[in-house]
Amino acid sequence: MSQSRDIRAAPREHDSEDIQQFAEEIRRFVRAELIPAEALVEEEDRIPQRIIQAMKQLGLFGMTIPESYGGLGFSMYEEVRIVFELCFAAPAFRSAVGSNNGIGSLGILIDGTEEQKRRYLPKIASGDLIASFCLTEPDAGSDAAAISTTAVRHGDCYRINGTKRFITNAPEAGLYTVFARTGPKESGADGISAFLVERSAPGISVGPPNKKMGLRGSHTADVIFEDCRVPLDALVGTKEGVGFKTAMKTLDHARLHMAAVAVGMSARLIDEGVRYTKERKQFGRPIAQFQLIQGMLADCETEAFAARAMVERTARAKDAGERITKESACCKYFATEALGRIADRVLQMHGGYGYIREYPVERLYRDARLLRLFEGTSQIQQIVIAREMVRDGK
Ligand code: COS
Repeated sequence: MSQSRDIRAAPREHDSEDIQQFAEEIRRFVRAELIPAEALVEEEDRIPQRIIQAMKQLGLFGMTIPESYGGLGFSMYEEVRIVFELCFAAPAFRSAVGSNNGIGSLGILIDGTEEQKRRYLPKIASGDLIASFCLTEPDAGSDAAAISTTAVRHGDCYRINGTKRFITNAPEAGLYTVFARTGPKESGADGISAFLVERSAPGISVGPPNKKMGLRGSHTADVIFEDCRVPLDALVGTKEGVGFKTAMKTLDHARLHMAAVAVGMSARLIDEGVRYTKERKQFGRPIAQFQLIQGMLADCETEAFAARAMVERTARAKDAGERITKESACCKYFATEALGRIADRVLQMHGGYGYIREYPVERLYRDARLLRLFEGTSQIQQIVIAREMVRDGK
C-alpha cells in the first residue's frame, strides 16, 4: 500500500483507488506464489519461509494495526477486501497472519495501555512477533465465562495456572493474550482479566500441535501455565475484571474477519467448480451444460454474493463507529454455513474425483469445515444474534 494511514484514529472516506491497487497486488501474489505452494504446505504441514518473508514485506502481518505503530492502518472495509483476495488461496496462509491482525493484537489495541501498544504492536505489525489468543480451555469452549485458569497476585507479579486448548499459532507465538480468573469462580465473566504473557515467561509450555482434519500448515496446540510469573503490568489495561469484555469486543471484529475468510474461500471453490464442470465431459458434452449442475453453480454464486454483501455492509457500519455485535455474528453464521454448502456442492460436481486428492476441492472441503467451529460455533452465533434481538431496551 503506497500511503498507509490510521483510519481508526481519524475515520474518513476510503481511498478506493489505493485499496484497489493493493487488492490487485495481493491477487497477483495469491496466484503467482500461494496457490502453487498449496500442495507443498499440505504435504509438509508448514508454510515455506520465503512466503512468510514475502507476506512480511507486503505488510500483511499488520493490516489492522494503526500506522502510528507500524501497521497499514486498514479500516474494517479495507481489511475484508484484502482477506477476500488472500483467502482465494488455502486458508493456512491467512492463518499465518491472522492472529497478528485479529485476536492476537486486538486486545492490546482495544483495551491496552499506551505503553503496551508501543512495546508490542510494532513487532506484531512487522511479523517479527507472532501473537496468539488464549481463551478456550479443555472444559470451557462455548461457555467462555466458565474458564478456570487463575491469575493470583503475589507481591510484584501475578502467578498464572491453567491450560488453554486449540490455541492457533501457539507453537510459533512469542506473545499470548491470556484470559484468566482474578476473581472467584462465582463472579463469572466479571472475574476475568486479560494478560500479555511472553513466551519467555517462566512456567509456560506449549504442547505438541493437534492432529487436525484440515488446515495443514496452520498449527494449534495447548498452552500450559504452571506457576507462570508475569509482572503486574502484563495485565491488559489497568483494571482487573474487564478481560471478558475485551475478549467479546475482540471477537466482534474477529467474527467479521472470519466471515470474510469464508467469502474468499467460497470464491475459490466456485472457481474450481466452474473450471471443472466446463472441462469434464459426460454424455458427450461438458457437464456445465446440464441444468442440474447449473442449479448447483447458481446456488453457490447466490450464497457467496449474499455473504459478500453482508460482510461489506457490516464492515462499513463498523468503520462508521456502529456496534456490530449482532451483525458480525450474522455474517459469520451465514458466510461460514454458506461456505459449507458451497464446498459440498462443488465436491458433488466433481463426482468421484472430489473424494480423492487429485483436485484441490478435497482439501478445501476439509479446510472449510473448521469455519463453523472456531471463533464461536454457528450455535453460539445464533445465541449472540437472538440475544441482541430480545435484549432489554430494544
Ligand atoms: N461487546 C462488549 N461487551 C460484551 C459483548 C460484546 N460483544 N458481549 C458481552 N459483553 C458484556 C456483557 O454486556 C456483559 O457485561 P455486563 O455484565 O456489564 O452487563 C458481560 O460482557 C457478560 O456478557 P454475557 O452475560 O452475555 O456473558 P455470557 O457468559 O452469557 O456469554 C457468550 C455468552 C455465548 C456470548 C460468550 O460466552 C461467547 O461468545 N462464547 C463463545 C466464545 C468463543 O467464540 N470462543 C471461540 C474461541 S476464541 S478464538
